[in-house]
Amino acid sequence: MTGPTAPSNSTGATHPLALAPVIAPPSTVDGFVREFLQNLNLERGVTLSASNPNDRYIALAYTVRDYLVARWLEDQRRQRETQAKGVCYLSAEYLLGRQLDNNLLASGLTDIATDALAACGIDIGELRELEVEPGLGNGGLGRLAACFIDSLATMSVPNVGYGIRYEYGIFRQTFVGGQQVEQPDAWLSLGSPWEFPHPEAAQTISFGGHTETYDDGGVTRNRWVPGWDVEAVPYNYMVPGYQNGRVNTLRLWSAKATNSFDLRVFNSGDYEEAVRAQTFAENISKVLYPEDSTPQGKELRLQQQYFFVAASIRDFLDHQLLPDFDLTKLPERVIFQLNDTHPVIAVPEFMRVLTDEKGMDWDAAWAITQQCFAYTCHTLLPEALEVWSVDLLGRLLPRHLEIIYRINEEFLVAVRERFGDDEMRIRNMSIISEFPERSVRMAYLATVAGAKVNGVAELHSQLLRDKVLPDFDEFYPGKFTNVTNGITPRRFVRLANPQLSGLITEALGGGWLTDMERLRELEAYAEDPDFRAAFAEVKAANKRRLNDVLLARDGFEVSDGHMLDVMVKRLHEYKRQMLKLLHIVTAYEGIVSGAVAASDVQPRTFIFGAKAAPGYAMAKRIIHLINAVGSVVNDDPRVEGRLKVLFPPNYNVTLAERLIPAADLSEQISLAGKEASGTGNMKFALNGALTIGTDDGANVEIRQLVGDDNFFLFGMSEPEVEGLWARGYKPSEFYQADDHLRRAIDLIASGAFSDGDKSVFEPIVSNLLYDDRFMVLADYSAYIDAQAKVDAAYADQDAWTRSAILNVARCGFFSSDRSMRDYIERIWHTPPSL
Ligand code: 26V
Repeated sequence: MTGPTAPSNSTGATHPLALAPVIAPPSTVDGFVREFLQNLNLERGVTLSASNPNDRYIALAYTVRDYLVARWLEDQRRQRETQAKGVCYLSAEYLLGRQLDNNLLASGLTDIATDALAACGIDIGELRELEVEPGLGNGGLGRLAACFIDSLATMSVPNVGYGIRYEYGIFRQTFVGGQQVEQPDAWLSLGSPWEFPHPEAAQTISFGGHTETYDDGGVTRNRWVPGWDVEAVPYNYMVPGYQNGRVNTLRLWSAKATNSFDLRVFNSGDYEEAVRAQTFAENISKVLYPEDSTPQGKELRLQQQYFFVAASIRDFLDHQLLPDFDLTKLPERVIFQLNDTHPVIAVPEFMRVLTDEKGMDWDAAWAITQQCFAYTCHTLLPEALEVWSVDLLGRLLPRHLEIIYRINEEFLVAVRERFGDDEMRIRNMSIISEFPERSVRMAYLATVAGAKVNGVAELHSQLLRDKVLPDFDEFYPGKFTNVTNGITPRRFVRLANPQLSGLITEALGGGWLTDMERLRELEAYAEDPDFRAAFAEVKAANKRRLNDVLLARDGFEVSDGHMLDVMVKRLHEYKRQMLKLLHIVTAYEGIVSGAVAASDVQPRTFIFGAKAAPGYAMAKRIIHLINAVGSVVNDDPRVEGRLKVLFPPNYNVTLAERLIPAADLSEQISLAGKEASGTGNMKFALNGALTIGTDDGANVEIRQLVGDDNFFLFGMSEPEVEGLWARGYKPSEFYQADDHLRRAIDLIASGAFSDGDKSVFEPIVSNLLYDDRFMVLADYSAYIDAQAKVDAAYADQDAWTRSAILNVARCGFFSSDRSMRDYIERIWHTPPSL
């Protein structure tokens, strides 16, 4: 797969210098200093003495970038030459995190850059802190995309990541009176040194209008006559592999008003209308949608989805393929991976391009399409499965709706052939649903079109086949598969936890960062008291570092000698932050009621990090309650500082990199069957935290690998959940039967955390007691018992450390390099291209 520019040498140049990248990488401290100062002068127009920290950060970024560009250009040339099969990863979200450190690490320049800046009197650490992370994703799904493209580059697999360059990423969260207040994330305001805009390579993307048939030399054909269009401007980002000289591309599209549109309106003399039209067009990539309580009815979101996949497909077909490429060979050249349903409108777009634009006949185009797409499902929650109303689709993308209808028609004919006129089954499998309004089920469309469909952890993939798409599994034997998620060890071990990485390298030597199964060799070290002491010291140092960060950031202090109990993830009822909170309230109530002496309580600091979707009222109320409990517990002298609740606002990738390495206990407590995988769970285990968790998502596989002795399992299994739900879940029975639970709930209901005002948290209490799909109360007593075991285990620090080491040693499986290998072998068939 190739990059953004015209084929090298397309100018017909003959000078040897013109045939290859000419940038000489600064591989010495002096060279780095020179280039850094030059960038300050040439790119910022300042001298070192006149520069401000942002100038210096940008000049540093350019210096690193310049170094990588040479590799990038070379890779693009090589990939164009080999035309090897590559992956087009289509994702509406990429939660990249900060770029500077990752790019320094990938290029092997960290030490040179540090020394070079020191020689200029600059502390590189200070510049690092200036980078605003591009938060172009909501949570796990977006972060997964970022981990995957890192692994593909590291494994030398040709890949372009395609997505949207949102002008505003995930909102910035602040707390006012303990309640979440959202602020726009203006991540571009100080400049974005990592991107390469290419306005000259913009694509025109059309919307609306109508369809018509026409006579094409005796053949009746369909075509789309669109109503309006926007420009999609590509912005390229380098995705460097880890110290392998490879650099892939992330291409994000930004919306711009088309000139023709502007001109038309300007000529009519209507300036205001011209500005309005421009705003309308540019709104398409204005803001990332926060995953909301209801995904339906968001016209702009559908516009975003079509906008980026249409631009990406055209980019691939027009710019990545050699001229005269035989389109029937596409399956040997590319696979489009659909990251959830967000990019699924790519399927009818691809069909439209092949048939209407390239003149291919329908059956041939469909056969190609079915080999060129694969679909990953990331959820089981019915409300998160995307559907688009036929009404909206017909207005915005009329030709695509026709194509979807035809795909469905032919699919249902095949279903009838196979299963007979089983109308119930036909209705259940139809891509078009009739209720509550006629709409397109995007997951079904993706399943019908995809060569493969995968879930993201063993349990999730099993439930996907058995519960969500059983008819499809029967109809398409072999189509469904599992690829368990993974995380990049470069960012989440090496960068986030340099001390642990140093310790591992001391023990194992180099090479483990790209071969994480080698961590198994640490098992033997778990038995070595010196290694355990060193490991414990790393954890302690990471806690001190976190303390510094939280103090500077939020004025929080992490007390010495506390167990660090961390729950960081989006705020969702199914993830059950409320269960964690009930544990805290129970511990607090025990102390204030006198049932437990504070001095007998194992000191713990509970840390939460979570954003709630702005429109998700219950989630926001839970955030309010966590903060309210925190301020009461933290200020109550009877607690003697033994329990502490901290909720740093604006949890993001950068904060995760500080929190996770410091954690002792990882909270993964979703209701079994609801969390597709989780990836935070993997990050914690690989950083030596023990997990308290349900048998859900990838927790199942973590526990199998680390062993029951090194994992605190609790709660109902998925079949037990289903059983209880079928019998009729009556939360009040649990409430009545458990003294501790009753007292905790009553304390919240009494207004103890809301200055006596019982109404503030009443909706939470009544939800838990009467209306909770996620059965918090049913798992409460098992959770409290498991937490008692955690306390007991933590009392033996040496044994705890041994378990923590075994967690690290046995979780190499969760490297995203392994996930990529699984995708490559089972789905993509895209070997590394050397
Ligand atoms: C979206 C919505 C929107 C409607 C309201 C409820 C709801 C709940 C969840 C979602 C997210 C759906 C897609 C998603 O982000 N899935 C996450 O993907 C991760 C990467 O595979 C995985 O680790 C998480 O378990 C999964 O929740």
